Amino acid sequence: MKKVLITGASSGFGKAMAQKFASKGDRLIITGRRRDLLESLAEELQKEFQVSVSVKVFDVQDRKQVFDALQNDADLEDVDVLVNNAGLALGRDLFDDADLDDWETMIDTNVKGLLYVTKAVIPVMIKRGKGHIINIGSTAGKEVYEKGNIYCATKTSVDAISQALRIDLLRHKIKVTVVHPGAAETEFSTIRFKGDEKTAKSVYEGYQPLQAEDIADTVYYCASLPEHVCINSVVMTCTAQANSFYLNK
Ligand code: NDP
Ligand code: 8X3
Repeated sequence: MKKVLITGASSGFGKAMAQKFASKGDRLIITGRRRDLLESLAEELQKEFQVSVSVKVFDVQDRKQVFDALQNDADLEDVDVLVNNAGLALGRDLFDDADLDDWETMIDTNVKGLLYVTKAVIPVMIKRGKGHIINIGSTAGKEVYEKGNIYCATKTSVDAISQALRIDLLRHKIKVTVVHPGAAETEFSTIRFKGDEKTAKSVYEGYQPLQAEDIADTVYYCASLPEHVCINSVVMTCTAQANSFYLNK
């Protein structure tokens, strides 16, 4: 059974991934900032599936917190899979109207946070001569859409970073996969629209969006292939969506 470290496991995709991996008997390290949600999820999974689940609370934006939590920890020594999932969008504004603080939070979380966590975990994978890094990108990283500006830029970066990692870690036999989901109903839009539930809900009206479990199933599939097989990149949308621009609602 594998050991899987998932960032952003307190809700949405990360939580669904934790449930999926645990249901298959995998051991977990789940992370995020909301300790209460992570601890109750850990308790629920341990009870239901009799798997070991440890909780690490840190903000991926904070370099020191990330390295303090993930370095020199025996729990990390046998990590097989790292899922870099923690991330967010903040605001949906034209470039000239957008808030600089929103931009910085997205860059610090989606790009720098992913880099800190990856850099902290890579040494254990190199030491073991194996491992799998799965990054969560977005269709927003495939086509830039109006008012998506810096969110799209961060997810384009996730795509580029994933390609770079795959090349540079080739000699260490570490797999790198990037999964790019389209619209999926989670807390994502509530956070993007800063608690405006009506606007958040309207994003998913008139069609059947992806559910967190759909992304969890795909990530699990990518992580469970034989040692010699690596899915490099997956773009997945609900049937009603073709890409960032075309949604049949
Ligand atoms: P949710 O808002 O439901 O989950 C986001 C998770 O990220 C939470 O567990 C949150 O935990 C964690 N997180 C956010 N900021 C930080 C931080 N600074 N430090 C640590 N953890 C953090 O959204 P989704 O599940 O939808 O999103 C997961 C990923 O998927 C994101 O990277 C998102 O950009 C991407 N994505 C989402 C899509 C969608 O339509 N929903 C489509 C394509 C990609 P906590 O608050 O406890 O810290
Ligand atoms: C989230 C999907 O379309 O809101 O990454 O950018 S979208």
